[in-house]
Amino acid sequence: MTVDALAKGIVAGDRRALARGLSLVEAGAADGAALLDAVRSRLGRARRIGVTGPPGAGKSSLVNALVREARAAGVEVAVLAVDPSSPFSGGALLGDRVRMSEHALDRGVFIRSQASRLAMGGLAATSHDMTDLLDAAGFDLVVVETVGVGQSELEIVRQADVTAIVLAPSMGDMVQAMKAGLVEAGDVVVVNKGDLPGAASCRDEIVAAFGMTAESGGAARADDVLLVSAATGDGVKELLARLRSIPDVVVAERRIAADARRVDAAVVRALADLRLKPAAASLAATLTPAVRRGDVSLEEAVRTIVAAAVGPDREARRP
Ligand SMILES: Nc1nc2c(ncn2[C@@H]2O[C@H](COP(=O)(O)OP(=O)(O)OP(=O)(O)O)[C@@H](O)[C@H]2O)c(=O)[nH]1
Ligand SMILES: [Mg+2]
Repeated sequence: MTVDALAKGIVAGDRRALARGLSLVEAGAADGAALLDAVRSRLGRARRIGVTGPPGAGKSSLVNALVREARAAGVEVAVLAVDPSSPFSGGALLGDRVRMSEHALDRGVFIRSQASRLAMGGLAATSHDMTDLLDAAGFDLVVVETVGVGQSELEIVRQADVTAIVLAPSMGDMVQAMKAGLVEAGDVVVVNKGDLPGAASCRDEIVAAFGMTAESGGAARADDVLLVSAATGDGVKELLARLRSIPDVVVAERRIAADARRVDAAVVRALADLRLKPAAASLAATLTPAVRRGDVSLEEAVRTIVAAAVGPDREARRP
């Protein structure tokens, strides 16, 4: 199938075409880039919801509950579960599939995992591209679930239009989320497992902790900390309504900022690749000992290597 035919299929709602397209994009294939270009004019319709938090906080359970709630309201949802390839993730994918299987026969739901080990050009870049394709396929909501453990995951969350940080009622979760800067990245902080004892007081502790981080913009956000139970469904409807209520103008601003970061990250990756060019790499190998001996200054060596990296290929210019 040609890229054009695949793009047409995806836009027309063909789920098999979508699955194939996602695989191309995930693999970082040239066809994947061409596919994204072919659907670019369709982008921007879906609301993108980021769901992140520490391992085991109940993100997948909550996404499942959100999907159920959205479907009850007639809203079509796609889910991208980013597998962090961290020590925590063993078996998580299978668990997610089992949990999500209640939606298996519903055409208004599409669930896909991104295996981060396959991500060629950076985890965040790949998930952004896959989210674009899900947007082009016409879903109203695209939910991206990721474990909030590293910079890459944080960037994935920052790409979303709106973000929920999911914590379970434990001090450990709270400390981890604060250390990772997650709390600041979220529109709402969800204290999940509200059916467990101690959940309500955990919510109060987080509200108090927000007060302590006033200088990082976290003050006066008590209303943004929601007590929810994915298990019983309590608070899920309110959470979905909250996530969908972010005004279009705010979303538009965030998209402009996200696009700028996306282009910047792509430029950084391209520059990093350039230093692997044979000319630059061999100069680096010879100049490094020269710098150590004091024959060449570090600055001079860097200038020379950069010039070779960004300069024209000598091979290509040979007649
Ligand atoms: N009591 C209770 N348990 C919950 C709730 N939500 C999730 N759990 C349980 O918490 C455990 C982890 O849930 P997951 O949904 O897999 O959590 P996760 O954050 O997606 O986990 P990872 O993707 O592995 O980081 C499971 O045993 C769930 O059954 C809840 O609202 N109440
Ligand atoms: Mg999960």
